[in-house]
Amino acid sequence: MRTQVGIIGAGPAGLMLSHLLHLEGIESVVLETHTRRYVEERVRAGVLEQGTVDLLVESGVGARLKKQGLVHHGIELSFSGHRHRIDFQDLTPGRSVTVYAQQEVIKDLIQARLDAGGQIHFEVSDVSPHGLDTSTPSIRFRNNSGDMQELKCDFLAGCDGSHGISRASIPEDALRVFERAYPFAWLGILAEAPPVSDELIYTYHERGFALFSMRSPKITRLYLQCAPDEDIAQWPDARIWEELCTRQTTSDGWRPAEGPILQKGITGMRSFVVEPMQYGRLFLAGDAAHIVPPTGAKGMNLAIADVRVLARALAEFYASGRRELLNEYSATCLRRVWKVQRFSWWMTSMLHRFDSTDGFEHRRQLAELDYVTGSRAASTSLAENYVGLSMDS
Ligand code: FAS
Ligand code: PHB
Repeated sequence: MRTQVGIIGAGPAGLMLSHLLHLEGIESVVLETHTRRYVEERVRAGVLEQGTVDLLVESGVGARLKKQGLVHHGIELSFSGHRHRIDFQDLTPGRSVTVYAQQEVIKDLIQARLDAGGQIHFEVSDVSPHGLDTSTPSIRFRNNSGDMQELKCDFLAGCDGSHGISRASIPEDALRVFERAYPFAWLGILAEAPPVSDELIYTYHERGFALFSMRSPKITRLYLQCAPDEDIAQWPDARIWEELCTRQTTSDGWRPAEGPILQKGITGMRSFVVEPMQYGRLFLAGDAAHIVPPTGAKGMNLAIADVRVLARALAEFYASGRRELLNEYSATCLRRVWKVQRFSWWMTSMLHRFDSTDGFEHRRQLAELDYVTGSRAASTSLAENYVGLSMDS
C-alpha cells in the first residue's frame, strides 16, 4: 500500500487532517484500532471554539453542526450560592462557542471522508511506524482480516491520542515531557433531562467542582469533581443527583433537572505536553502530543488547531517543495498549546477544591472568582480564552 500521508488514529485530529489534506488534493490513509461504531459513539467533548466551528463550516463539513449545534453567547460561574454571567457578546463581540458533541463531529468527518472516497481502515492492530528518520517511512499493521500490511508514505501523522503508538515510537532522548497531575478527577453523566439553563454553569463549591452542560434540548451533561481513584460502582444514580444538586443549587432555587442517567464515567485530569511535536517524518497532533484538563473545554479544539497547521505545512511542501512550515510545525503549535495549557490549568485551579488543610486556598479562590466576575478586564481575559484565541496566535 502507498499514500502521501499515513495517519494513525481516527479521532478529531486524524479525521480532520485527512479531510483538510483531501481539500488540498493530498492523499492520506487513516488507520484506526476501534470499529467505526465505537469511535462514533464514544462520549467525550462537547464545546467547539469559534475557530473550530469556522474551520468545520468553511471546509464543508459543518452542515449538521449549523443545524443542530447550540450557539452559546456566554457561560456562568457559580460560587457562594450565586451565578455570575460572562457575556461573550459584550466582551468578545462576534465570537461565541457552540455545543455540539465530539462524536457528532466524528460522524460528520467520517461520512465526508468516505463520501469523497477516502481510506479509513477500522479495527486494525499491531500498528508500528518505521523509518521515521528516513525519506521512506512506513506503517506496518494487521488489517481487520488479520493480514499484515505495510503502508509506505512520505509523512506520518501521529493522531492516536494519549495512549497511542506514535509518541512511543520516538526515541526517548529526542523528546522532553512536561506533566502535572491533579488530585482529583471528574465523574461525568449524560442524563435524559431537559437542560434548565441556556448556558453552561461552572460551580465552585466547598464540596467540590461541578459543571452543568448539555447535548440537546433533551439531554443534560453534568460533571462533578471526585477523587482521582473514584470507583464509579460507589456512585448509584441517587447519590450522583444528590451531590450534583447540593453543589449546584443556588440561592434563587435554581438546580439541574433530574432524569434517567444514560451514561456515566470517570475522566482523569492531567496537563501534559511533549516537545518537540515532530521527529523526522512523524508529526504528532492532538492528544498524542498534549493533554489538558477538560475544565477549559479545549482538548478537541487544540487537536483541530494542530492539524490546521500541519495540513497547511504539508500543502506548502507538496505545492512547492518548501519545508519551512514543516520544520516550524512544532514551534508554531506549541505557542498555542502552552497558552491553552495555561488557561486550562487556571480554570482548573480556580474552580476545584484542593485538599489544603488551611482556609487560605479556599479564600484565595473565592477572591479570584469575585475578581474575575467583578472586573471587565478579568472577565474579558476569561472570555477571549474560552471562545478561543485567534487560530494564528
Ligand atoms: P483521540 O483520543 O480522540 O483519538 C485517537 C484515536 O486513535 C482513537 O480513536 C484511538 O482509538 C486511536 N488509536 C489509538 N492508538 C492507536 C493505534 N496504535 N493505532 C491506530 N489507532 C489508534 N475534551 C474536551 O474539550 N472536553 C471534554 O469534556 C472532554 N472529555 C473527555 C473525556 C474522556 C474520557 C477523554 C479520554 C477525553 C476527553 N476530552 C475532552 C479530550 C478529548 O476530547 C480529546 O482532546 C480529543 O479526543 C483529542 O482528539 P485526538 O487527538 O484525535 O485523540
Ligand atoms: C461538555 O459538555 O462535555 C463539557 C463542557 C465544558 C467543559 C468540559 C466538558 O469545560
